[in-house]
Amino acid sequence: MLAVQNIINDVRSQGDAAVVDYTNRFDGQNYTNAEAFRVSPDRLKASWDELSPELQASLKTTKARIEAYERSILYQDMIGEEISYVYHPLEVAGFYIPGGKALYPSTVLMTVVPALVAGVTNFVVTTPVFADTSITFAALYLCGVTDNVFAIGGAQAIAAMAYGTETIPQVDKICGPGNAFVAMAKRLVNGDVAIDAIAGPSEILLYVDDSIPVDAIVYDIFAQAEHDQAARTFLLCESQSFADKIAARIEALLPTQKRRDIIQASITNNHYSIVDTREHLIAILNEIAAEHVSIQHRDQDEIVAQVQYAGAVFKGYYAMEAIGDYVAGPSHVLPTGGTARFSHGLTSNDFRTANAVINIQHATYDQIAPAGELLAEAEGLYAHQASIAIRKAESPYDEK
Ligand code: HSO
Ligand code: ZN
Repeated sequence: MLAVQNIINDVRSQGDAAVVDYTNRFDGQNYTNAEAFRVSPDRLKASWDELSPELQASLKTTKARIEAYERSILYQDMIGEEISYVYHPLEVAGFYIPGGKALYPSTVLMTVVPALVAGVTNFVVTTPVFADTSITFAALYLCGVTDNVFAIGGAQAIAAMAYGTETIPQVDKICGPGNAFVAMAKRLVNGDVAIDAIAGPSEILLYVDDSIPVDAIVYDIFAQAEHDQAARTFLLCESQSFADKIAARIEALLPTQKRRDIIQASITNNHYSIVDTREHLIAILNEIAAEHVSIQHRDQDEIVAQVQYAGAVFKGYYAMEAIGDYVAGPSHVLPTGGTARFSHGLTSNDFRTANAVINIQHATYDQIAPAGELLAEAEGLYAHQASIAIRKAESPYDEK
């Protein structure tokens, strides 16, 4: 924590020089100055042009699905005669796109597209560049984000976006997942800028019955486990014999998996199989409040109706989590570690701020002023009381 705070302090006081220094030290780069970490619009375009047509088409399909979903959930400005409520896009949105263990062009789309739909026009993107990051760049290019993309990562990238440097613009909100240093840095700058949630290890809770093909469930478990050894998987079943069948297939299929080392570690330490009655399982489900809740069950309608807390609910055999990770539409940036009990997945609304517009008419004033006056007096705030009272009949002023 102290180390991260020191990085933040240094970036805040020394700007670009500290970003260059920490990036060279921690990420093994050889940047000589700030221009070295700016990713040029030409490089972003070249990354897009180099993609196969099939991959370009997949990214376009994904982007279109996300866009359609976000448009469908837009908050509406509420325009009343006296009280209205209006939304405004954030002025500058900042994004952290991970680039260490894996590349996540899908995360570019799942964070940037909601902001675009909200009407955000200024984007700042940071992503560490270790290997070939071109697919991340291609996804940014597809979104039309070609300015202010910086090849930096870690706590220094978060600090740079939070406070701005000579080269990196200061943002209003920082979104996107990252490693433990990134998470800590986001915690520490929170309040000076807004942040989305702090992402913990990813998790899935599957509630299944024996009508579902066993191997499909096993791959749903592996899909979660292959993210990280800390990724958690919960399997909820009403039948012990079915849970046993799944366990046996996990054993059988594990050695054939390309990412078996990560999967094995995750399954060994962070896989839980729970067999109980429906009533208990639903209580457990809501207690865990998992990031992903996948219900594949002949009674799925009934079970889904009882889910109270989940990052996202995936209902049915064809709505497996992996389809939601990419192409369903809702953002895959979801609350983890039980925080779905008090927060929700990223949407375009997280890139908006709002204010009420209060415009009380004279006749309404006459009705409600006495209550306000009395409360002001009760609070001993006499100027408040006078401010309300002075507008009574003696100084008539009628608005046009
Ligand atoms: N399951 C991850 C998102 C992701 N999966 C990206 C594949 N790519 C967290 O929801
Ligand atoms: Zn995933």
